Amino acid sequence: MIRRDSYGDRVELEGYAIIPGVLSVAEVERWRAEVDSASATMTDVDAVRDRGSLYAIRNLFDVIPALRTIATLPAVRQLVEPVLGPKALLVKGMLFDKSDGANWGVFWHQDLSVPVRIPDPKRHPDVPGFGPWTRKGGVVCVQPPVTVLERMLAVRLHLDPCTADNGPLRVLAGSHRHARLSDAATAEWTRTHQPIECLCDVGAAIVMRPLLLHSSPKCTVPARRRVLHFEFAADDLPSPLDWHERIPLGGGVAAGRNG
Ligand SMILES: O=C(O)CCC(=O)C(=O)O
Repeated sequence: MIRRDSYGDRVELEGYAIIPGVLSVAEVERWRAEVDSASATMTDVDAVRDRGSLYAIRNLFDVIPALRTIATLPAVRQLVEPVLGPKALLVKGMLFDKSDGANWGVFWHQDLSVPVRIPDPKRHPDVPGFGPWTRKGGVVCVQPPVTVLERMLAVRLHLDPCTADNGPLRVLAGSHRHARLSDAATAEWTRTHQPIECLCDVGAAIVMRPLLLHSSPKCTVPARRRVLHFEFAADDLPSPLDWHERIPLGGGVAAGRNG
């Protein structure tokens, strides 16, 4: 019987949790400044734009290398370790930005694709269970087997308050325990389950299993909503694959396992 009273059990059962006060005021201010200055100056490779306005930054560690230190923050480790264990790796960073200019939304989906390194970026290796392959912002991405996704966790750090009006993340609790969902199964979940709006204050974290069905409405009252979205994995990938980023929890050497 899973107990509901501990953080790790709650994430296991519901697929998400909202934790206030993970970033201090000073940290929020620092990362807001870094994100805004990067957004103003970055090249188009990692920028995702909506009619000219930036709404996401991919490959965030290439754009803001200092963000690798997120893996060393005790408050972040405390969210990751109970779920993935002490050997977890930070493997992906993104910024999601909603604003007056970029008021976007996304339909119900699971996060199925992960960024990887492969020996020859022009030829995808044949690894059982991995595929299809894509390329996002110059980085090779692949859908891994569900067993990999089941041992991952997203930590979303909020640089602005997230209200019912500025396009909060919505989740269907428990949907992550049903592996990869077909379009029909997703439609059934959305018909039969009540979505939960993940509202939180600035500095809060929302942790989420990537297989949790989630969506995001447009702002009804446009207000800035910057979220640093990080993904952690419990394990290495099978050779010759490696994570595109592999930053150990607690910091340390960020070199790839294969190189
Ligand atoms: O930030 C959001 O509201 C949605 C993000 C999203 O769709 C995702 O993480 O896949």
